[in-house]
Amino acid sequence: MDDHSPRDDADAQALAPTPAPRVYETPPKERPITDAEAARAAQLAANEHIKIASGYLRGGLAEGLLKHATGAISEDDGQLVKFHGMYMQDDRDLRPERTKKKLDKAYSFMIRLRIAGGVISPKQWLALDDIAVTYAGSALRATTRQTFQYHGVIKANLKRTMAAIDAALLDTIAACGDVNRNVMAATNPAQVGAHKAAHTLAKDISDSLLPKTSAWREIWLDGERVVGGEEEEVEPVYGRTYLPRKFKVVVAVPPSNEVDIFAHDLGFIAILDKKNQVTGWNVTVGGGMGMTHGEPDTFPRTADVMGFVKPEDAIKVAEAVMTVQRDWGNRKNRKNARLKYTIERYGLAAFRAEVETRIGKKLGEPKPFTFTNNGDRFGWTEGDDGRHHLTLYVPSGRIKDYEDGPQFLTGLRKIAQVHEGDFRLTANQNVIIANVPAEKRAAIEALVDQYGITKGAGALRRNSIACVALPTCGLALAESERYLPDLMTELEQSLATHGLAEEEITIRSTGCPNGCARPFIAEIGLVGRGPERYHLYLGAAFDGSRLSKLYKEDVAASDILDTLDPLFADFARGRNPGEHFGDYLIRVGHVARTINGPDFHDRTGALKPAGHA
Ligand code: SRM
Ligand code: SF4
Repeated sequence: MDDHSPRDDADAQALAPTPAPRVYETPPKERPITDAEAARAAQLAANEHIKIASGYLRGGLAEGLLKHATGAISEDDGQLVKFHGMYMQDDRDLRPERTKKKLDKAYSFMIRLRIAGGVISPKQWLALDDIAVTYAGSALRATTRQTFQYHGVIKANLKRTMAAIDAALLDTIAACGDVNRNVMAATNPAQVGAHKAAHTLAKDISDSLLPKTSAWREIWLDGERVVGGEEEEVEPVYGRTYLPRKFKVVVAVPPSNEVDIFAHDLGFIAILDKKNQVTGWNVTVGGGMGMTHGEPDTFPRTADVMGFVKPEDAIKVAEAVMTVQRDWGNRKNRKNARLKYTIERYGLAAFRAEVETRIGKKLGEPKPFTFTNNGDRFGWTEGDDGRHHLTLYVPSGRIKDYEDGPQFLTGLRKIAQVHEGDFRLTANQNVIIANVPAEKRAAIEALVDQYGITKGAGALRRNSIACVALPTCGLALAESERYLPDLMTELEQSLATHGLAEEEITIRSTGCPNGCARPFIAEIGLVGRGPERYHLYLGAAFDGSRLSKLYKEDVAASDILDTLDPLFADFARGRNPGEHFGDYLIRVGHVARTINGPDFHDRTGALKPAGHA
């Protein structure tokens, strides 16, 4: 663990009672879900039945698309279509009015692309822009996982949209569903060699863990049906039940933890030599954010550093970690199915031993590394190859033309028309105009200025993320993207009053506890509880390595400023030089330190065995 991680802080460790030895369950010897066991499916979660019956993700999708009487698809197909990178949604702003008029919901689809490492060419940018204008309300949404989403695509336009995505040499396969999702990589403009290695690894993992079924091509592009044969032939890695739950992989390059490696199922941390070349990767496992209010068996968890691999073994390790989770993960209860719970159940040592068995060698011991932050670096940076990179601040990743505000969509289209490098999406919903030759810098800068595009923002905003939430997200309990900007305006005034205007503090909000903006590793985390009500979490580490804790529950939106203002005042008075807000709140006892997931709901600060090495 890095030096900056307060989890390793010696003082805190000294105060902590010695945890009792943890008793783990014995790992299963065999893969629990095979064809032969499908008969026992009655005990499995409903989604397992849907997968088994789907014929490798086909279900009734092709027929459902032809039913013109409704803008919806069936409930089961709604689960399956996620594996194709899509969610059926409805406009929740319109729900009350439509219910009153006894109308069906205003159905449409969210489509999520798969862009490993978040890199696209200017030509692809222009194609995606064109799709946005034609089918998706003239907006693109950069996500917290380095890709784009479209909202509001109606059923009648789905196939046309997918064909246009395919024509741009992109796809949406496995962007959602119980599979390996879009693989993220550090954007890291300044360290060119390391970025290349991280991006290549992300792409290779993405390719190697991609579902092999031809259902996507067949359904969306009218491709020829490849008849399903034996399970091993169609999906040699996944089998017909795929994974118990979603699986997320990231690749980080210290000192930046911009990809928030501790929030992901599997991560690779670049270990660099003095020339910034990658000598191998530390492997992290078992991170995740999602939980359910009032259900203490569900919790966010920061990943453990499991070991070290040489570059040539990294893909094998990724496959092994995913297949152990495939075989050991909980298929009966989706709320306890992520890898983080598998590791809590069987222990890191047993998990690592099984991974080592599957790769046929021992992992090395983790090498030292240091993370300094989990945000983006804004403005221009020059890479060590002399190319220039401009990171733009895109509020909540929403790329559109704002009325009386920045013209993100038009401006970036104009830039894509002249740009010769590439674009990179960041894990914090921002966009990098990357690989600009020195002589083109002024032209890009002029377009950025002409269209009012923001190159940066105040310190709090620079370190903020809000999830989508209302009106499209079906799970939102409260506003997020439409609320956080106004709250930040208030908080910025309060911070300025206390002389903290330039203080880097991470703030993230989500409309529900699923954690799509990774709020539990932000120094200030707001998590929707109900309309205009939020749980307030505090005390995470600035580098994203430690979870926060519930500070105040069910706070009315109108009371958040009054709750935080005295803490800012106290911080301004009592902080040590260079001390971060989250660390300070713990040091002076405003909030208890969270050691890891199982300790997350314990507000007394008494430490329970964390169950990780
Ligand atoms: Fe997420 C579900 C949006 C990143 C944890 N997420 C959803 C859905 C699809 C709602 C649904 O199931 O009906 C949201 C669609 C909203 C909409 O209208 O677009 C949604 N998640 C997002 C995005 C777009 C948030 C954003 O504002 O950028 C992010 C898209 C990422 C991508 O490109 O793939 C997004 N989601 C995340 C992250 C962050 C990350 O991965 O780094 C997390 C927390 C990390 C993790 O997975 O633990 C996250 N999303 C969830 C969960 C809880 C999973 C869990 O283990 O409990 C759900 C609900 C579920 O899976 O049942 C969810
Ligand atoms: Fe929706 Fe909740 Fe994710 Fe926000 S955190 S996008 S409200 S699922």
